Amino acid sequence: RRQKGLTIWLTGLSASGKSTIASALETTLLSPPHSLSAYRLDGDNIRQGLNSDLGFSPSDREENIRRIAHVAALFADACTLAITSFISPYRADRETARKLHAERGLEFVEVWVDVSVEEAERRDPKGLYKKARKGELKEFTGISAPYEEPESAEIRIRGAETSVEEAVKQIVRFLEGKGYL
Ligand code: GGZ
Repeated sequence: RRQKGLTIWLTGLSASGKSTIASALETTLLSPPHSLSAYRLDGDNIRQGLNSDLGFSPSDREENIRRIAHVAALFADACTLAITSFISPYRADRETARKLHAERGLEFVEVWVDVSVEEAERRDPKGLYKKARKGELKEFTGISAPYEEPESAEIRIRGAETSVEEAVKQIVRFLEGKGYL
């Protein structure tokens, strides 16, 4: 049995595939042969609830990520693998999340789901990029708000060329290599 959990922190643009990968990863880790306790944090269970007071200004995103990092660390402390999927566009905020884990002796694995703005915009499953281009959606990441590319991510997934299954394998291989699973 695990003595401590860890946090798998996915970062990337809207429509990069973070949530899909997080969901498939959670299923894999919950199932044999791993059979681990894992829990996914995403917009549906965080931005709709705990963080429903926050929008998308830089300071609101910072606070969003700060709270999520604390919640993830609590899960990790309770021997559950926390899998987070938020854009988390600012390097400093991701570093804050990393530091918070380190201070508690918890592992933190940053996974960059790397797709270009062009690719994300081509996908645009919710029409948000289109709205952002028209100026109907302000401060939209990749269009009118920044995404600071990771410099210290443990894992980089090339989203445009990688299937969900391959992405999960890439993460699992890394975790196994580190002896985390
Ligand atoms: C970026 C926005 C915005 C703006 C609404 N910018 O594809 P989605 O819809 O489902 O995921 C996006 C989600 C981003 O929330 P996060 O909590 O991950 O962002 S952050 O980490 O930056 O705090 C998108 C939707 O919310 N959305 N407005 N302006 N994404």
